[in-house]
Amino acid sequence: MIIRGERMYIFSGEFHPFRLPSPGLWLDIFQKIKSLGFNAVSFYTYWGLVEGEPGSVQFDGVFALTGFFSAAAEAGIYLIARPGPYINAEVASGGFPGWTLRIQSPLRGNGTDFLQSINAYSTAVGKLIADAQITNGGPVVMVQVENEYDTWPGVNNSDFPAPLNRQAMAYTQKLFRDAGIVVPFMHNDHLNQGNWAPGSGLGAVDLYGIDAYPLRYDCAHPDVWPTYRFPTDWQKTHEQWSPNTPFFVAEFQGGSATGFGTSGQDGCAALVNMEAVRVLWKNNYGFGMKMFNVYMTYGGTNWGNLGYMGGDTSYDYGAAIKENRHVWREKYSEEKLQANFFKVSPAFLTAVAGNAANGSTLVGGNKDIAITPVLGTEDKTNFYIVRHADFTSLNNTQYKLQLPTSKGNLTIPQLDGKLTLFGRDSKIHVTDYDVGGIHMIYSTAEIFTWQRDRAGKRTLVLYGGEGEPHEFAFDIPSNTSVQHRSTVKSQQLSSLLVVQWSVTRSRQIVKVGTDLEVLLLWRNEAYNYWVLELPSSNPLIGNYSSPSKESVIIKAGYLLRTASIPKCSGGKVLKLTGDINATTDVEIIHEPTGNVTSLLFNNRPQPLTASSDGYLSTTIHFDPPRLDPPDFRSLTWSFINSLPEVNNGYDDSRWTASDHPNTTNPEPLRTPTTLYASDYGYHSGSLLYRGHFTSDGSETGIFLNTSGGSGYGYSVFLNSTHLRSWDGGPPAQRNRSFAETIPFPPPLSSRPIPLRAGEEYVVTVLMDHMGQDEEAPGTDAIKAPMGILDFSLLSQNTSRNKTNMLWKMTGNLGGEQYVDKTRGPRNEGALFAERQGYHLPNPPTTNPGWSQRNPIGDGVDGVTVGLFTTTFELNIPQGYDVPLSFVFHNNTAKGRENSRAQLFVNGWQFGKYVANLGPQTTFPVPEGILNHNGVNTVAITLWSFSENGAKLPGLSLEAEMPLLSGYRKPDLVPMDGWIQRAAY
Ligand code: IPT
Repeated sequence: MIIRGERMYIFSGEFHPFRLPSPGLWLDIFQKIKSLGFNAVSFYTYWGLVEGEPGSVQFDGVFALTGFFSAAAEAGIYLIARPGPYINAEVASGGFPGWTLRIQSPLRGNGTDFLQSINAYSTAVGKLIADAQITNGGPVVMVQVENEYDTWPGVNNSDFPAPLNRQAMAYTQKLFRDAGIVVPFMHNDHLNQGNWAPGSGLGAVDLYGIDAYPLRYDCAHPDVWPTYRFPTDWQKTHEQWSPNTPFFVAEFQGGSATGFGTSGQDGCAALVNMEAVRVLWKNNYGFGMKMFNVYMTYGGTNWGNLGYMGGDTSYDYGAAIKENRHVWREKYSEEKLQANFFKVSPAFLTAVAGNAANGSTLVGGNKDIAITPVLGTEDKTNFYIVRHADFTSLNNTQYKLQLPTSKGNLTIPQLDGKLTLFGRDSKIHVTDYDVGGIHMIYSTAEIFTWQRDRAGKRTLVLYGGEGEPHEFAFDIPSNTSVQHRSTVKSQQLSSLLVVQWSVTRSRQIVKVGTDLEVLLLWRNEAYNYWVLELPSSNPLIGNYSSPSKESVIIKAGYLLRTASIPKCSGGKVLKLTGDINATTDVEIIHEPTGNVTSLLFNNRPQPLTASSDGYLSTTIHFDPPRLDPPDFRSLTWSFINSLPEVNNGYDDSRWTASDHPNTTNPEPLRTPTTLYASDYGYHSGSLLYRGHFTSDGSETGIFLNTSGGSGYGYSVFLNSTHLRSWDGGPPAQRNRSFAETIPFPPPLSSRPIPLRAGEEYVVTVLMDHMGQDEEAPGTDAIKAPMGILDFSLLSQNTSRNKTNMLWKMTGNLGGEQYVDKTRGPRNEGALFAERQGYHLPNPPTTNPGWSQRNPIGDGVDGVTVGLFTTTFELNIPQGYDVPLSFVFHNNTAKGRENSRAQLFVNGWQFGKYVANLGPQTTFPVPEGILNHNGVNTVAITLWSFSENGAKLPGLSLEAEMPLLSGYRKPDLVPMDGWIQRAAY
């Protein structure tokens, strides 16, 4: 891809603004991605969060994109916009608003009703993206229309009864073009089949890309690398589908996600760890990949019910940047090593991939090694990607290289011994590589970076695993001085200076003449090195990446964000921003001007002295901040019953009557009127139904078939008597729907049962709603209804089984006319306390009905729901970035706790906790949602499934590793408090 006339490797990380609804932190993520050496971010936008009410598109507040665009520009990150309308992304309905589920014709199809439904959103988001295009001075360089729109009705899957969807694709593209989008359109093909490749017909795009998730999703067995999706022929398929565009992996597995009742997120991180980055990314380069996007690079949070039923609140994804915004050192650094290499290796951009071969002569016939050449065209540089023939191998394998070079065929190492490839590792060896005008004949050690200063000195940074033997060679006059310690061997072999060493934990340096300094690093030591671009004097480029920019190389610690050498200081001051988690030595390994004499770190002057290797250096002291987390057990909490619906005389007259005799849903009705929640505008959080009937004296129970999505549960009452609660556990664990007959209890003197003929009764069903499923390719399954699918009163009078019950329902207050415009259409569910707005700051806790009760010590009695709310103050010292998480203590000794809780922080739902299914117990809440320097409101809804009641075994606010940080402190998001609602 060529940007402003410069050929660039697109290295992009996926990051969704809607999963970090604290806009003041977007710059932090962009900077952390930029410091990886990436130059781009790919992002989805989520239609369902901005058009909850049909026709009213609201890109405001935390949903506004303008702040996202300006933060990207400030960090110098190009953007790949992926506005859908369908996005998948593990979000409810794959991003579609709930109301689209009522559309008659197949979603993503060619029906007029569907196509018209996307108009308002596509036009609005298209206009916002168009304004932010590079052609208008903004960061957006590419746009993806739709998502993986390929194994789709009418595209490949002709047996689905839908018209040809090429027209739907073309229609959507036209909406975006009409909104002013002029940058290239791209596609991410799910199955690498050439769908929508340039020239393939109506709806074809400019840039053909593929998706790939080779390690799949079995986070319960993270050590098992599946082999059935390991790619071996992508250079051939790309040549076949799109020979005239760069090979583009538009989504590559950067982790994986989990849901309720699974083994948890940590396994996903372990599955797609730094070893996966080493082996699988390098395999991609072996196909000559020149555009790359890693899904996810920062995952974030499924706050406010935005996720689909298969996921829990965390969308950490095992990504390089964790949900709490910490960098995951090993994985993040591995990505940083690779991205920086390609930044300084322009020869790769015109190199052509050959075929991988096991036991090739290039590795002396060693059958345990696979080697893939990627051969230079415009430059003579060749790249050789080496991995184990069995890419899952845990063995250490020895090999020699036999490579053609400008100095003839060389057997490498030339001096002693063999090279070593450790288990689950892969290497990029280079030949005839240009180090800023100095010709390197080969290097077996991998290149992190090289830079050239204005006086012509090159600094080359090489790295390898501990104990690995490595060798490089330069074509250099034999009288050149060569200096190094005795642990390094050097030898002149005819015109070649050959240097060999074994990687040690401590740095070794080789000085060749006056123009070249080579640093030999242990990989884990290289993790501490940062290559930061200096801002361009060309204002059009500014902080964006450009091959013509100068950079500094700094050895530091946890994170460096930015570097500049402002002219106003006479060019003497290097300004760095970054984060430390411990007292950290900083060394200026390379700065291009030769003028720097002083250093500012996060705007504080740091004394510089020369280190033993001669670099200007300093020590930055770290003092851990004093933190004073609240003790939730001893705070005073206000409490209100949140299930008054089962009280005698509860008035549901203003609830929605579930009286539509028909549905547009493909799921055929089994009830006299539809009870599908989406038919009445309720799409998230939880659902409440009240079924009224007049008894004929013979009813003995009720059959209920409900659907709430994987991990849902329900509680059923007859008048105020609890009949049955199903907690989502066995026997139907994680079922998306469940059917059972629930008997009415035998008579008790205190209860109004057995039922008396002629009297009115009400069955109340409170059920959880875990988020609509994503689309299943080739079907309209996304519309699978939530709510009551079927019911039947068991009575002797069979003709009355269904007909004599009249149902009313509610979900979030107002349904699609949702009340909380600040937090969007999905933040609230059907619970009484949510409908009243009691989860918000400043609830009316002195009103009747409220009492003092603690969720930890007291909890709730019997099967019911309670809302607990309190406030606490935080005062995190200035200058520190301290990620905070709410942690539910899981009392495993007590066995399964039959309860579920929602966590609201300043009104924002940041946790859905299912005690008996888990696995998630730690809920990070970003600063901005949490006020780190002031008062916060925390509210908890606690739903007990047990007659014994429920309490939280414990709840704490825990600080993750504190950082003395160069981040910009985020503004608080809007935190509208409680106001009296016309609630019902
Ligand atoms: C791919 C989707 O495009 C993306 O939105 C997300 O859902 C991802 O999967 C999984 O996390 S689709 C997959 C079939 C490659």
